[in-house]
Amino acid sequence: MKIMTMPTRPFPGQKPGTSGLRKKVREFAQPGYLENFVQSIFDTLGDCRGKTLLLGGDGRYFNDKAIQTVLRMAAAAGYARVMVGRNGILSTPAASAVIRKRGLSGGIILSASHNPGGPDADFGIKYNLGNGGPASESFTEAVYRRTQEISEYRMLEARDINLGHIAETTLGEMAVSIFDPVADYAELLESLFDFEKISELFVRDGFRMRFDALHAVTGPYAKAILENRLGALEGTVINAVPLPDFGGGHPDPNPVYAAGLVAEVSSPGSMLSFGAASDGDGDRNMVIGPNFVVGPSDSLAVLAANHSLIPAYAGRLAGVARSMPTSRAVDRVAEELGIPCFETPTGWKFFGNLLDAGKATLCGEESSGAGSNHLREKDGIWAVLYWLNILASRGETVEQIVRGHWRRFGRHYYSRHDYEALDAAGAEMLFACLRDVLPSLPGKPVSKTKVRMADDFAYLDPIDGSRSERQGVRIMLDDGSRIVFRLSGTGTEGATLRIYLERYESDPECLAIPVQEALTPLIQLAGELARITEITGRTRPDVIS
Ligand code: G16
Repeated sequence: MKIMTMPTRPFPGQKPGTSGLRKKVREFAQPGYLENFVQSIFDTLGDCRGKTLLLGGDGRYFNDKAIQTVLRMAAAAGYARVMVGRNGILSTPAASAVIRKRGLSGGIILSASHNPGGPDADFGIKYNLGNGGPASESFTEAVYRRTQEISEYRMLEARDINLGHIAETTLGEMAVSIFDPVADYAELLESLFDFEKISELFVRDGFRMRFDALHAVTGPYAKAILENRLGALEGTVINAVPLPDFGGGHPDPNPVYAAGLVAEVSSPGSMLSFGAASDGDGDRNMVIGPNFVVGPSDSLAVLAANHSLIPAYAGRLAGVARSMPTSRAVDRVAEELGIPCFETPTGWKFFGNLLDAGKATLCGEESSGAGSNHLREKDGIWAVLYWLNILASRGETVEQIVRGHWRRFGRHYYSRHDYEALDAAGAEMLFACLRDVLPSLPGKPVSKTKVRMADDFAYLDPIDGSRSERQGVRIMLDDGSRIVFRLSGTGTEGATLRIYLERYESDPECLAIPVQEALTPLIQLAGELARITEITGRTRPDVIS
């Protein structure tokens, strides 16, 4: 088999966003597009000879073709071995677990996460380092620079490999190991939680739950762990078969896209006490009880406050970390525990250094992500098991646990308003105007309070000293309320403006106000400051979460 060197030209816009490169399938499927990006990763890595690479994805449309391309290119780059999840399937957290357990040099994960799949929808690719976590900003910047100057890529002339069976095979001189994508991950999770207690909950106490895999990657993982190992009833995991188009759905675990699950758990006479869902690549989570959805920021705070119930974390919480726009509910828990709480920019990659240095043990984000030092990605099934372990230990309902948490720590009313598919130039202008007014804001009266400070968040990594600028505009009020504005780094159409609104309330009489009502003055202020309607023409957000 011979290695072919193919001439190519740079494609514009191959700049990785919050989590890798995400584009429409038709963009990725252009001849040379995927190849340029993969070659740029290999060129940035330098000498790949003798190393082992991990490869897999969330099974979305184009996953199968892309895997064969990456395999041929890895062979040409000199990798000694590539480990591929059977059928090309590997959830993002499982990829992180396998890289770490087996000491691999890194991994390529093919996923566009919670974005829809299919020929007209989205595809994505990202590189994870030897610590199992997403590549740093400096690495992805270097990859981007390489994509702008690339003139050739290399590929082994070879047949497609059958990925359907666990087997050892070769591609030219490179070994290819097709392995069970579930085993290492399931074993790791079993080492963290009290599986016996959770199993008793299902088997002895007859506890019933639903896990909606949304036809994305977590189906096989959730079935193996919840039904086969923990003894939850067969049928607990629904939509369990990964499909290239996610069954036409949107694999985003929120009350809108998992509306069927919310309705089932909340229906009168339902036997279900708990519901959960994960996203396209298995790193996000949603947890719900009957008529009660747990917000991701609250969930992080509850996980931290209950860490002493979990074998892996009891007495071992070094610190917690959250992304800047995430509500500060977890900060209050950290304060009471007397441990540090780190505030990072949006993007799981920013937690990597803190986790590696042993500074943070639990991390989480408003975007439905939570995880710990067990790996270097957020982890959907991990969060569900953490909740199950809490439910099994406390014998209370989801709602009782969260309301009890609010009574103890106060409630951070929180909501995110998204304006999607905006004209990119208009969105840039909106931010330019917003940044212009920041210096004039301190002292401005708002409802019964006033603006305390306004800035553009910059992060100085406490471990490696790197600095990340322009990570979101923050408006902080005297009463502790906050508005944060940023542009999403994961969309594939125009620009998405995200507005994060937060208000703290400790009065026990005021803990049950409808969220949007509790945030009304902040919503009005956000619209006024950013001149949203004037600049974008939009009168209301597309998604409120
Ligand atoms: C990715 C990142 C997260 C981030 C989220 C949303 O998650 O890993 O850290 O919070 O995107 O980012 P943005 O607000 O820029 O759209 P995922 O689950 O999409 O890989």
